[in-house]
Parts: sequence; C-alpha cells; structure tokens
Amino acid sequence: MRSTRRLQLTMVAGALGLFSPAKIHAAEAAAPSRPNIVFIVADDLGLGDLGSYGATRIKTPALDRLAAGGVRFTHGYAPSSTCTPTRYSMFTGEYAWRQSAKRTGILPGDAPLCIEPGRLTMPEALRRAGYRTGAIGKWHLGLGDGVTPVDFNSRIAPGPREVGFDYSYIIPATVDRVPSVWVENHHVVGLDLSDPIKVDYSEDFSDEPNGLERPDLLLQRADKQHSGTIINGISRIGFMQGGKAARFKDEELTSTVVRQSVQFLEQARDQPFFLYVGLFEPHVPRVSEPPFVGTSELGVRGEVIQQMDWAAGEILQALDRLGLAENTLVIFTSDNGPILFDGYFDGAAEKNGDHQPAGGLRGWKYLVFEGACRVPLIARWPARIAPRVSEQIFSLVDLPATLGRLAGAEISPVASPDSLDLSPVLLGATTENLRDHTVLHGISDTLALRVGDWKYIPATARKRATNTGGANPSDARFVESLFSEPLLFNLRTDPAERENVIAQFPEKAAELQRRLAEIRRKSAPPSGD
Ligand code: NG6
Ligand code: CA
Repeated sequence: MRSTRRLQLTMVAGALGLFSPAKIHAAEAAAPSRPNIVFIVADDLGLGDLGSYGATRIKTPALDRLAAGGVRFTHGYAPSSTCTPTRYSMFTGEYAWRQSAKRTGILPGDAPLCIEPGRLTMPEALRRAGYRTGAIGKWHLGLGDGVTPVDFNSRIAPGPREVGFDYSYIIPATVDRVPSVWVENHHVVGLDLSDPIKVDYSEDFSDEPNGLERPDLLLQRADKQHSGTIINGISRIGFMQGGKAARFKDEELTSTVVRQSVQFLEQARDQPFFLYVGLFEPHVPRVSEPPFVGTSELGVRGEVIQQMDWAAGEILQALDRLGLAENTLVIFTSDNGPILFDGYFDGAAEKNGDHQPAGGLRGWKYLVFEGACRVPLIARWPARIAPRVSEQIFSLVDLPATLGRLAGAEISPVASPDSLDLSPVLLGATTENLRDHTVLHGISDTLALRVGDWKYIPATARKRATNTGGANPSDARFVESLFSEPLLFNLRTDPAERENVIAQFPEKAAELQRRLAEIRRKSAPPSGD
C-alpha cells in the first residue's frame, strides 16, 4: 500500500516536473534536444501514390506506418516541378528561379555544380553545428567548377563535399542521363583507368551503339531524346564511352542506396547526423529489382513505388535496430509531382487504370498546377511530434530555416532568403499557417502564386512555353500549361483547379499579381510574409 502511494507520488511529481536537481539533470540529459535527421526524397512521386494519401492499387506499408507515427502534410509543396530546382531550393533555402534556368534548371550529367562552394547551405550549417552529414543517391545539382569540363576519371570537385556533406555516394544526375556510374566522395566507384569515361551531350562521339541505331538491343523503347548511348539495354540522354567496369546496374541501384544509407547510419550513430537519401523511384527508366518484378497490377511504375517503399522501410528498420528511431526526425517527400510517360515506353500510362498519381489534383511534373508541385510530405520524430494530419502549407524551401532551428544550427537569411522557420508547424505547436503563401515554379520559367486559398497563374507566353526541346510525347502534358489568359482558382472550393474565376474576382487576381511581382523583386530576406 505504502509503496504504491510512493509510486503514485513519484508519478505525479514526474508529471509536474518536480524532480530533485540531480534528477532534473539526468532527465534533461536524456531528453532529446537536437534530433538526428534522415531526409528521404523520392523522385517524381505524386500526392496520390502512397497508401496514406489514398492510393489503393499501390502498397506502401512502410511509408504508411511512418505517416501514422508522425505528421502527414496534405499541403506540402515542392517549390519547383522538376528535380534540380527543387533540390537547389531545399538545400539552399532560395527559390531556384532567382537564378538563371541555365544554372538551376534540369541539368545534364556533365553540368557544373549549381551551388557555390562554401555557401551556408542547410547541410553546411548542420555540419558546422556538429552534425555528421551524408548524401546518398540522386544528386542532379552538377559537379565541377564549370571552368574546365568535369573529368570523371580524376578527382571530381566541387560537388556534395564542397557544399556541406562529409560523405557522399551519389549518381551525378538522373538514371536516364549519362554517365551511368556511382561517385563516392570525389571519385567514380570501380573505375578502371585504362578504360576512361568520356561524356558528351551535344553529339554522339561514342563508338558504342545508341538507341536509334540499335533498337533491337533495347529493353525499353524510348523517344528520340532518350535514345543516346545504350547502357544495360537502356538508351540514355547523352553519349558516353568507357568506364565499363564502373557502370551501375539498374536493377541494383535501390539496393545500393539502402546498403550505403544503412552503413552511414551504423557509422554515424554516436553523434547527431543528417542523412539525405535521394531515392530514384518512380523516375524513368523504371527497372524493378528482381523481388519486385510482376508485383503490381499497375505494371512497372507500381512495382518501383513498392520497391521504393521497401527501401524506405529498410532505412527505418535500421534506425529501430540501432536504437535511434525515437530521436531521429525522418522527413519523407518528393522533388516534384508525378508523370506517367517521360520518355520510355514502359507501359506505365497504359497500365495505370484508375489510379490517381496526383491524387486527383490537376497537372503533372513540369507544370505549375497543384498536381505538379503538391507532394507527399511526412515528418516523424517520436520524441517531439505527435501523430496528426496537417493542412498547413509547408514548402521544401522552408527546410533550411526549420531544420536549422531544430538542430541549433545557424542559417543565414542572406544565404537562405526564401526559407521560413516552420518548426512550430512541424512540431504541432501552432495550428496557424505560418507560411500564408508559396511560389510554384514550372519549366520555361513559369511561376504561380498561392496565397491562402487563392492561386494565381499568369498567362504563359506561348512562344516560350512551347520551347520544351524536341518532340516528346510528354509535351502533350505540357500543352496543359499553355494559356493565353491568366488564371485564378479558389483551392478551397475548387482544389482541382477546374474553374477559372478571374472574371468574378479581378481585384484578387490583381493583388496576387502584385504580390508575385514583389516576391520576384525581393532579394532581401523574407519577413515572414
Ligand atoms: C527531361 C527529360 C525527362 C527527365 C527530366 C528530368 C526529355 C525530353 N525529358 O528533360 O525524361 O529526365 O528531364 O527529370 O529529355 S527530373 O525529375 O530529374 O527533373
Ligand atoms: Ca523529379
């Protein structure tokens, strides 16, 4: 009886925080302050592609569990609807469209690094704050200084290591672009120098077959743009010769990301760490690893999303196994919205059935409609985030200021001018929308602005918008973005952006137009507007 009462008293005291000084100290030491961070970014995954976001024909149990244990945002945004500019924004905290499209647009595999070495990026700030930082998987932010063309046979720099990562194991651009190799820190993995790598994007200098000459060698038929050098039966964008021993195998890419990520976690467990994992799925070319072949009624796109879920699940399990899950903030998202056909005739469009990759929203990758930029966004941190679903706006450009705050890292408003500290949103400390607006960016410099429930899309200059670089069936999707009139939508009443209400609300459109012009002009740090 007595001991029960003492136990009860201790519990009450504990709940009220009435520990003895020694106990307070111990409790504080044990209380999680700075989280480890695992930041997983899928490639071209849509808002409707995960079970937790309503998918029924694709099975994503690991990410569904992640969502159930954390906050699932329904209004998370990729600031751009393609890879390079979104990743530029999420690492720098600056909208990519503030820079020239040549620098931060979709980059070829031999493009120079688009982030200035030494800049106070998110990984650099975390590194300075004592985090061990790693980048594994898709890079697509360029390599080399741009003064001399990048030479994949010698030391490759600057790259991830020069913008804040202690360790990197990446592929330079996309799986559909040469060179098809892994780069660990400054060097291509497994390179035999007697068979040097040469890369060219302008002409086919290679004595190896390309997809136009030898369609008989192809596992997947491709459009003209993706008919460069054939590597592992897949023709790529660009031309490559040599480096045969170093070439990745498509059906081992994801296992490699998992292996490297788990290894990074095993080695980094003794200090705070920041791990960026760039998953390749479900970007083209879609090639499933053997266990996933034939596992989806949606064909290969469904298979690779299920494979992606497995990969994320393996990383989460490693956190559990290492006893790190409780104080690790795991963020899962995608760099842009989905697309079914993106250069390879892999059956994804034909087998899609009634699945809604963009969750019923309008548009696809490349555009500025909601389906192009609204992406899955899940954040789990068992120690600090109570499970919930949030409709608050969160843009990936806000990660530097937000994660910087949580990590006690110094983020510079000059280096990260568009990044807002949304840590109260992430932690559920407010139900307000601390970000009331967000700019969305598509290809050919198209911009749109969301403010509250309103979304404004300026008229697109037809000449520029049609200049997408060649005959590509995905241009058919792009045509959706051609409009000679400006558009205004109310996302509350019309989430799928079907009804242009600009004639009814001309002042609202004018207000958003002015606001967009102001944001474009602004080079000073945002004041939370
Ligand atoms: C486009 C490619 C597309 C894809 C995309 C980059 C053509 C016609 N299309 O230019 O296949 O590689 O670039 O995708 O070349 S992203 O997700 O990395 O931005
Ligand atoms: Ca992408």
